Amino acid sequence: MDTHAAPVPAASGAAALRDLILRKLTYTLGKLPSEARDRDWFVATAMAVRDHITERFLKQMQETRGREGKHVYYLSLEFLIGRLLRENVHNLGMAEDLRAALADLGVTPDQARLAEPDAALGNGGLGRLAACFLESMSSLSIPAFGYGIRYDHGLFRQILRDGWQQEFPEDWLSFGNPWEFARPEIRHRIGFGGEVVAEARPDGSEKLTWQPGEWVDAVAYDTPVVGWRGKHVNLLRLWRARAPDPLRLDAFNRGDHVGALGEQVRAEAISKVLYPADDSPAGQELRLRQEYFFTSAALQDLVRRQLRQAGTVTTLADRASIQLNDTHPAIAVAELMRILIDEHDLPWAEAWRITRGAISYTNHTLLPEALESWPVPLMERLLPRHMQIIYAINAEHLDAVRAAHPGDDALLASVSLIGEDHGRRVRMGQLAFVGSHKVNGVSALHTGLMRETVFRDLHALHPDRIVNRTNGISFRRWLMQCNPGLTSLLTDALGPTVLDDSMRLEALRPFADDAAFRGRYAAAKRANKEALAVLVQEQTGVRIDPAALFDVQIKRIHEYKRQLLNVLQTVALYEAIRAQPMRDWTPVVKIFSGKAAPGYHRAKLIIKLACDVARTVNRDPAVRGLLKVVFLPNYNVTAAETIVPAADLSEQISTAGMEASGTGNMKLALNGALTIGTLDGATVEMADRIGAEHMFLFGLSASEVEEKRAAGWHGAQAVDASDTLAEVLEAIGSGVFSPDDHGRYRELVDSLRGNDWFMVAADFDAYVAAQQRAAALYREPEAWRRAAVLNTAAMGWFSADRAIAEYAAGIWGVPTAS
Ligand code: 26W
Repeated sequence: MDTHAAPVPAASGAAALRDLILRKLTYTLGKLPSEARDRDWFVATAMAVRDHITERFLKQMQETRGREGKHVYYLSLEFLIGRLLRENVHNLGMAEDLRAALADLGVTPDQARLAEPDAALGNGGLGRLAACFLESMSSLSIPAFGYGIRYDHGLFRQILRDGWQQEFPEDWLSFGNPWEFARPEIRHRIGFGGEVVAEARPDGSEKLTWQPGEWVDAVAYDTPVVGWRGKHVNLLRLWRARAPDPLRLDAFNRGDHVGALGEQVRAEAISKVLYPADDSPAGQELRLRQEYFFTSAALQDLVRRQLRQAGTVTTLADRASIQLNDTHPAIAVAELMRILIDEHDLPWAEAWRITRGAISYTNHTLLPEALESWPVPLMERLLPRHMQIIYAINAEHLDAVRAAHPGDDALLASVSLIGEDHGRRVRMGQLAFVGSHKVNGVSALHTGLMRETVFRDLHALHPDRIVNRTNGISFRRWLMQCNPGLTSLLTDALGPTVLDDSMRLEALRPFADDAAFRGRYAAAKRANKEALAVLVQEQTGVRIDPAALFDVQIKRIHEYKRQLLNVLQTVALYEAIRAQPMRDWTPVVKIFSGKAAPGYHRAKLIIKLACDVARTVNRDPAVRGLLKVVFLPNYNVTAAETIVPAADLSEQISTAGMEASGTGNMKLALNGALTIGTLDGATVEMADRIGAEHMFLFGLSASEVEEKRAAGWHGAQAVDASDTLAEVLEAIGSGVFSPDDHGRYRELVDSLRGNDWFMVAADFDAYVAAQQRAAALYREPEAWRRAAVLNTAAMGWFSADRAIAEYAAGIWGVPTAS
């Protein structure tokens, strides 16, 4: 057989596609078309589409074999992918063929599309960024692998029972996953525990080797990621944990049927479930096992590829860029050192040069409670060899600091990889910093704060290491696929090149002054709002008027994101309308959606408050037609794809200095929502490009927040100065919205009168005033639409393609295709 033969092409065209889908349905699923459910049509269609992707992938492999350039390895504990059918079909340019093929089979594209489960292998912004970045790397033809964990269960399903969040397991794999290839032959052995043994080398030096006490296998599952216009395909390789010896037959034969499976249960727990905590360290041993598991599997995998292609590890840093998505894979620094030194006998200095040359690290949060650190005793027990290596890295690092700054013990304590504050702990941020050639923040403001706060002293020692890479979003998913109405308007106005170069959106500016264009733009928005109104009615039973101002806050529920501020303003508006029902009010629909970490009591209480307020408001005839409040349950990528195109007003109201970047802010503005927000994260850079006059900015700046906290701010000062705030807090605190439990919100209200850490009371009046500006502008539809068009026009820079091109040029040193 000719082993160099090209892969068998998947025939193209609608008729061939129809036949292919039918063959998948018949021979892979074993179903007759007459029996097929929507789910079956989805699986058969996805498999047919996958064939097309695979064909391209194999061709690409054949073409580049022996000439593989530098690869990017994006290590992330989270990939918040959502659905893939529409993305893959769109990127392959197969949408029309597929529509025709399915129509021939009596199926609508939506029937197949809506049956796809939402792959939620992530919590929020960090995980979704990883998914957008993978798509961009493929679109820019950068050879890359995403590495992560194939969780059996992704982020929990949120149900609101009487307004209280309840979590239910999510089961995205229950009907199989047609996108992935199981690769049982790609398997790496991951060790835990055990001991380090020393033996003398012939030259008298000591060789240390780790002898783990426990082994777990990492098995690869590959999902191809096809870039825009099908140019390039990369792989997302997710690892599943398996026991090397799943059934202990000796135990089984002794009659210990449960004990025989114990090892399997313990091993496979590692890839069972995504940790649902966002911005707070889990602290459990299982989390550390997850982190080491996928990091080690990824490094073993890429070192093996290096050896296959280059025959030596010494050129690894020239052929591999390893990007750490936050500190979750930071153990990579020690693991790569262990592999190079213990397994490939490299001298320390050379191993360190390679490690630092290959690795770089992205920080996504400054919240102190989210900075990972692991107790030294736990590390010593689970990863004894790594702990030795970390001590050695630290010794060398501190020696250099001592030499440059003799006698400065405070400095040593601050930059040490081992913290002594709450018992001895390994600080993963410091480890990642020291082991990287570049460390980046995700917005200009956040990067500046990194330099001034958490990494202040390390930054002074290494002033060139921290760089900024402002986040970006996939315009394919967050404009072209989720908002086809607006997209066709844009291509009509600007030509099809806008689909390939997002900066072409700049040319839209003059259209803001074109009344006919504004009319079409408003019609597209209106259609999207009607679609959202249908979803809201289905999910909550509440009818909303698409003509009203849709005021949207969609993101994880967290105190620093200040959903509470939004709820307080909602109550203020409610009371104002009741007091003066005949005034000329702007009809508003307040839309909230987001999940709280299961153990985050305060966040769950805020959801309950939003729901209590919604119930009271929605059944009060006094505000009928003027105010509606909805909390859409189970926010996920799929829900966002309907909400984002329909929003008029985008809530980006975090306490300044606390939101590292935000990416929902970008998605909403791109789709023509005006932003009401603080000068935080990437919203600052959005204002630079959009113009603050086309947004509703308000509130304390990051430095003002800092000053107020330092001066011992108390919210009571703001409450005393604002009748509106006092009335709102009185109503909430006294049980107006919780007649079944008058005291429910006491603690919440007290915290605002107390230290008001998140400056909710401090920013309240300014926020209410900004809301009034927004409501007033909405009453001038032409002016509102003009501002919306200018928002879309200014957002081109926030494409993930721009962000990835910046990583490629300044951090990875890899060429991009365009
Ligand atoms: C250790 C527990 C834990 C889990 C997740 C700590 C921290 C995290 C993430 C870093 C939280 C996160 O998702 N951060 C978000 O990252 C986005 C992408 O850069 C930013 O846009 C958001 O502002 C930031 O909150």
